[in-house]
Amino acid sequence: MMNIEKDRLVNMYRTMVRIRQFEERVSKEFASGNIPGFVHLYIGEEASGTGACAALRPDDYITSTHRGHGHVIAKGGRTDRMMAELFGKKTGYCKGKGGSMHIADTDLGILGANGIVGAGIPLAGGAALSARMRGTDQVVICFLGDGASNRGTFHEGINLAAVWQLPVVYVLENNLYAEKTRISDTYKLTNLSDRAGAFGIPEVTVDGNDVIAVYEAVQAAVEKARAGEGPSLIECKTYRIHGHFEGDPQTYKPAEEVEEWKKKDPIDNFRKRLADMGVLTDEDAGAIDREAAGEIDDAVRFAEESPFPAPEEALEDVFA
Ligand SMILES: Cc1ncc(C[n+]2csc(CCOP(=O)(O)OP(=O)(O)O)c2C)c(N)n1
Repeated sequence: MMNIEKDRLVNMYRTMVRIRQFEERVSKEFASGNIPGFVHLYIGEEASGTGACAALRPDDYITSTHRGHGHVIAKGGRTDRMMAELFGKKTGYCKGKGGSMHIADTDLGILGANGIVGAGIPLAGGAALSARMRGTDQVVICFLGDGASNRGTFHEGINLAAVWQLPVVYVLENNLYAEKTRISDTYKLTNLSDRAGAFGIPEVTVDGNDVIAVYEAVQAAVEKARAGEGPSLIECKTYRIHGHFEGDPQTYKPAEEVEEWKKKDPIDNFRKRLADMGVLTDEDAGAIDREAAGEIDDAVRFAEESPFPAPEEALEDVFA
């Protein structure tokens, strides 16, 4: 951690705060009926998306999941356009027609959130193959959940990427649940990264609530991938504090478990660590909080003031 520049550490902290505040506001706006459809929040998991994307260059790619707002913010996406998309407005990332699970910004290498669990895995392989064929040294991070790693796309996609030595880093965000199903009901493994051995690629498990641990592990894997040494699988052990989707009462989670993980809050703990290191004062942290709050207020205002798409545009931009 001592080798990481101060600016990078503070930027990672700022990104996590922006994600948290975006998500908390989405929770409120959803409860007020301002956001149609489904939203799956990333609260509690901010360190994995932030640490992973901090290891990328702007021209690298990510593929995301149904829980993708944090990935988008960490890769440099705009909170106003994302909020407008959630509100179903014309100024949103998909002109208001896609919603939370279809946020993409190809200019930033964000190849899309995805409502189909595990569908980002083959897409990441395709993007990596394209980079190889175009002769660039771009890398792809493929975010996936513990549930996704029991799908066929995981085995087929990672196997082919391993055989072809494609530049993909699979970041498996293990938040202990797939919807309401605990991983112990669907796995015999303790570390889900163990599966990487079957594909002949490096397996790493890190504390997914420790942004530095995630950053260091992903950075090493990105370097290998960029050097033509193929894919890696990094499991980030983390926890989602909110329900699977907003409105889920989470009756399937033991209360003590939630309390235990709240104590491991990735943002609180990182703030304390940075304070101990003399990198972030209380004043700095307060300024970051206020700046993020202002950004999210602006994003909501932008969303509220934007028009809905016209009904006659409903079938435009529909590809399938
Ligand atoms: C192919 C497919 N099967 C089932 C679903 C329904 N579904 C949506 S999210 C989800 C759980 C995914 O769990 P995980 O991959 O661990 O991600 P998390 O929600 O924990 O972030 C399921 C089963 C779906 N969207 N797509």
